[in-house]
Amino acid sequence: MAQADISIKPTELQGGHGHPDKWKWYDYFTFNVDHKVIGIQYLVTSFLFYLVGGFMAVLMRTELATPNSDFLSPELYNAFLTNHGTIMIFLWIVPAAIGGFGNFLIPLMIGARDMAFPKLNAIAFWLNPPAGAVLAASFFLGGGAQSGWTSYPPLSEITANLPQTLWCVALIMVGTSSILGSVNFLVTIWKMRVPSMAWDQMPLFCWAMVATSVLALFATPVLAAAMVLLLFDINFGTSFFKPDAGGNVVVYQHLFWFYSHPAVYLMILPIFGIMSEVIPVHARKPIFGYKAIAYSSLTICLVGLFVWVHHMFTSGTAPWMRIFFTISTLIVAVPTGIKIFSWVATLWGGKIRYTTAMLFAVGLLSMFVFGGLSGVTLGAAPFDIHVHDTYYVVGHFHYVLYGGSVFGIYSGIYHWFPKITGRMLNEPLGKVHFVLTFIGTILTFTPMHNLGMQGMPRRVAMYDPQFAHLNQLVTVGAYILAVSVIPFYFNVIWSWMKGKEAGPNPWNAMTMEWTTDSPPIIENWEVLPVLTHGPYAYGMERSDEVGPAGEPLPASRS
Ligand code: HEM
Ligand SMILES: [Cu+2]
Repeated sequence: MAQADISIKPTELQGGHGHPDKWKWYDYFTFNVDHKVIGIQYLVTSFLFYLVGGFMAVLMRTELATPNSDFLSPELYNAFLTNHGTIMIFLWIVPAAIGGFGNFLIPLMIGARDMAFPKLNAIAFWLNPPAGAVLAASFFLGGGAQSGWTSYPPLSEITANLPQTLWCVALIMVGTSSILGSVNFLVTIWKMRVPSMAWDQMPLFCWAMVATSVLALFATPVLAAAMVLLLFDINFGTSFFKPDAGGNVVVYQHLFWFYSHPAVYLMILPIFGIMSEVIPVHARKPIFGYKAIAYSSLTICLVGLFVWVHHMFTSGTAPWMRIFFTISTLIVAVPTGIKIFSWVATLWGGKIRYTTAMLFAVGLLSMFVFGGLSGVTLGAAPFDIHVHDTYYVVGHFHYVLYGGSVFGIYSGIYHWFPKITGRMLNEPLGKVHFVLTFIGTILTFTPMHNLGMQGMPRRVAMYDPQFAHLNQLVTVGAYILAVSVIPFYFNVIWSWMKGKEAGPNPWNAMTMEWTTDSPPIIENWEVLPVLTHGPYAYGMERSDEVGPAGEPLPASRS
């Protein structure tokens, strides 16, 4: 296959600024088309939004420390609830995991100089900060959207209209961003690998991004459609979701969950990709089951599109449909289990280095097994009907989102920070961060399951006093999580300026991004690299002759 022509120099696209081989700090605040700059822009903004969303969580938990509504007004509680969920999903995990890691790593991992469509890439990023500004504006123009991150009608059509409209606009913007980004990832991975790299010699992170992008392309337009229809109902007198005028509220739920169920895989597949890179490097072993991991990403992507109704078991879903969607939901556990099995088998007998990146990866495994199991319980319609809209659900999805996505993003940051910045993060501080996060996550989200089983409803600012003790425990956990980010943000800022120089390959890793300078020069390489060994050929004699999972490398494909 011919190498796609990417000979346009970023310097030319910048209007002849004439940068030699390094960007200046102010370049990061401009419409820059270098994939590495865009990756860093995504990461830094998403980490800022993470603080905002986290701050809202802390305010909510402070309110919930006591049964009465004595800290926030109920309206304000609803607004924080809605925007916490929205920000955490759409402005934190998705942009960090997909936009940040995807943009920074993909071209480097496949030996390309940039993404296929650099300008489109920059546009995709620059839709995000305005979306955040629109959400912020919704707070000042009418107190913020209040109907939850799902914004089901009729509630969303009878609460304050202006903030709800702004909320829809913000989601359309981030949705558009994610569609543009996905097209770019797919074309880049398809067309721009170094000529010597066959599909099955690609790092698993790239496979994960293929699955993620396909999923985003199928699902996101449906979300955008739901947002447009909702916006029309609220502002222009249509009645798509107004039962008294011939509309149907359940249609909204179908549209919303047709996107938002797959969205959980959008968030977790890139993280799985990060796991598949971090674990072999720090366990010094070839990944176990390369193909099984690659194909299970695609299977998750496919099956994930057929399970959305498990969010609607209580919305009058016909019994036969409940059976179908229970079964399809439980089937997703199989490819996920295959991945977990492969990572554990990779760890087995490895020379494990307990770096912070590795600690977060192993922490993720334990959290994800727990969150995955509670997910399986919820996938079964009878149990789901019992605990629907209780704190059991809140406990489950935070185990997956905090214990899965957040741990994975942290693990990736500790692993690739040296590549991104050229400096090492401080390891002892990283371990403090890990311990606080691990304890905080367990303390915050485990008791929620008990609360839910006992019947505490979600999305309330006030609750029955019998739930007070467990709620205090949860709030203490949330404060620990709030404190846990301090060593991390401090570490990042301090190490970025003063950390130990990293050199090109501090972990002795074998994927291609580690063959260039840290941070990589503009356009990534002086001379494009040639593939000499698979991405995970650790601990093998003559590792230059083995493929991804340790087998001999087939003759180059060109
Ligand atoms: C310090 C960590 C966190 C705490 C203490 C926390 C706390 C909360 C609380 C109290 C709720 C309201 C639950 C309800 O009444 O239904 C909530 C909802 C939610 N949280 Fe978190 N959260 C944290 C982190 C995260 C993260 C990292 C994510 C995602 C990446 C996330 C996503 C959500 C979502 C999607 C909702 C649902 C919002 C809705 O029902 O509209 N949270 N969280
Ligand atoms: Cu789901």
